[in-house]
Amino acid sequence: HPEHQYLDLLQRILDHGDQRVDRTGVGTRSLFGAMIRFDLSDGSVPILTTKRVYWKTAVKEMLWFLTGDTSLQSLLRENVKIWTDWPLAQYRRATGQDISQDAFEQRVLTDDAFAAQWGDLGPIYGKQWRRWQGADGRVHDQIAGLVETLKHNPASRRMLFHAWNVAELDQMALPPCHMVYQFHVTSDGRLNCGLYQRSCDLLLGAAFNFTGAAALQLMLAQQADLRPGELVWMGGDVHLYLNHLDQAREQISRTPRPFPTMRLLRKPANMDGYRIEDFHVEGYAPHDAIKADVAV
Ligand code: UFP
Repeated sequence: HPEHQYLDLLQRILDHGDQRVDRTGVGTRSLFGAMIRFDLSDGSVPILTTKRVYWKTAVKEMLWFLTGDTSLQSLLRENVKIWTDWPLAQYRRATGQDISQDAFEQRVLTDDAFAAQWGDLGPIYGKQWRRWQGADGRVHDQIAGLVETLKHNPASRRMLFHAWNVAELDQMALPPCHMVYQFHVTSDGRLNCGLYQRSCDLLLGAAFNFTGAAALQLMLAQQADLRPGELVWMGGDVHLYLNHLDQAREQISRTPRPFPTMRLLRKPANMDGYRIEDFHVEGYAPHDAIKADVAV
């Protein structure tokens, strides 16, 4: 089962990860350089089964990136709360107010001025993917450009998009983790996707990143009239937070179940047209969810 690649990586970090203090102060065990390959050609997608993954949340996040929007408000409107921690921490630091996450989210949702001041995540993924601005002022839509190349020059070795815009890193709530996506089209019409993730919270982040990437790959394949091929995930600093070690052991003890399939119910005119309702997942019967705190 392909999920063993993930479980083996968890085990390797538990056994051999280099333990040190990290930016968040929580501490990690970390190793450098890893690869996991998933084959999507049979319709299956890597939504991990050894714990429940809220795949709709991951797909909604990917759709939000694709809109080019970077505001927390639009994400909260979709009831996605995975980005709240960062602006919330900044708000607490800046104002000294000990507002609850719920109250903060309500305020962002209902008060546009507040949302504009405290709920913008800066020029993160969506901005760079759809509206990377060069020094000459020209704006680059990397996603639209990619789809064009997939359609008209699929043998190209230059089909990628990048979020690591050095000039704007200091304005981002979090510098990009899943940083660069590269694509490759085989002679028989399969779309392969390679994702380089510079930093990976293997317990909490990875499951989302696999799911988001797979959804992206399906959409791009559909737009370019290709079939999905392999998803090749490459990690740089792959780590387990020290408060996730028991959860990792629990997950490793579980036996993977078959991956579900994911299908698109509709073909929109372009990459901007997808909605969460377009994604149909079948055969997902995971083990129970595993609770863990995210390090901010
Ligand atoms: N992280 C992920 N995946 C993501 C994301 C964040 O694993 O999609 F946005 C984790 C990796 C790391 C932390 O633990 O968030 C980012 O911290 P740093 O910028 O110091 O690497």
